[in-house]
Amino acid sequence: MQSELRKKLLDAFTNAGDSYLSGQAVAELLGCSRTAVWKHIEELRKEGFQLEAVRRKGYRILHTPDRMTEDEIRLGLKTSFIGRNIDYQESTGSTQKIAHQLSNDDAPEGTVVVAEEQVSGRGRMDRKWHSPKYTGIWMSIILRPNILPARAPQLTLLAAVAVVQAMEEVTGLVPEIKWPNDILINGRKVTGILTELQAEADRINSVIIGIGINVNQESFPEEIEQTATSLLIEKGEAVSRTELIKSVFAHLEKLYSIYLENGFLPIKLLWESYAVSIGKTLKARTLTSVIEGRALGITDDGVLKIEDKDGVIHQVYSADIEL
Ligand code: BT5
Repeated sequence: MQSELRKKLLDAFTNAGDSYLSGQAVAELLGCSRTAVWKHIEELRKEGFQLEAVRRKGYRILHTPDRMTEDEIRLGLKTSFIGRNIDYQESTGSTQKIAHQLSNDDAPEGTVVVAEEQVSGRGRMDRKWHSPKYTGIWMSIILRPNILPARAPQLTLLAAVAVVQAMEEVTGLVPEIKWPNDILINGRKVTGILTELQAEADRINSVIIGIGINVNQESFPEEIEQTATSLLIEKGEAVSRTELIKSVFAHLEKLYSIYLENGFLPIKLLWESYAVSIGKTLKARTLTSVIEGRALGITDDGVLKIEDKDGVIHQVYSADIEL
């Protein structure tokens, strides 16, 4: 975790935008010596930040290393709590596992575990999630909403909307959502979301939202070659992971506050506007059966409604969807 001084320095650079920050002004702002400022600047350089130092003007950040470190994420971050506390891992098993531990240790709401690589990343039902180094966003976000546990699946849908909005903003691509947790571009999966709960019967301790976004992979292993894609493949050029993660945080924080104030309806409407499955004929494989029919929409609880050929309406809580 960062020192308070470093956090303040990055906030000062954020507020300065493209202007220079003079060493003297920063020292005064942070209430430390100019040597301490210089020391922190040198540390940022070691992390791969390119800083320009101009006599009588001060410092300016020219280039960031596109690593998902707390420093890099903090620079330019527009949120008040999501992503303000980052647990950065160069390599780990799964960010979900660490987030569960941090949540038990009372980590504040909005804490995010980010990894450059996961060696045993997982999807739903313990399926494998391919998470190679430096190419994607592999993260778990801790939220602590005061809602009944049964409403938690709504947060998966909310997170999907946030990711889609961020992707549109940063890349200009137009992704679609496949119920409940896949984000697709041109029919291929670019993001998966896994929501897990720490809850008692009537109270949520935390919701841990795991998000895996394929950003700069050039290719995929054979098992998912036909079904997966990345933003680089779709856009034809590399995309800044740090810009994207900050945008996800900003959209997520905004949607989450709308949700807490106004309930699920506004989120549902947004979600439906991005959904591919609605109105289409599809197959839903649940653990116990296969339901075939037309997707009518989702309920206020985020449950998928499917009408089969006999006109019977099924409510699907969890399934894999084949379009
Ligand atoms: C998901 O599961 O889509 C949820 C994935 C959540 C991953 C994040 S990364 C950060 C956090 N830490 C974790 O350990 N997990 C979360 P599901 O709907 O079950 O889809 C899994 C299936 O997607 C696999 O069986 C593969 O077929 C396919 N798959 C695996 N890796 C992929 C990738 N990188 N891109 C696209 N598809 C992939």
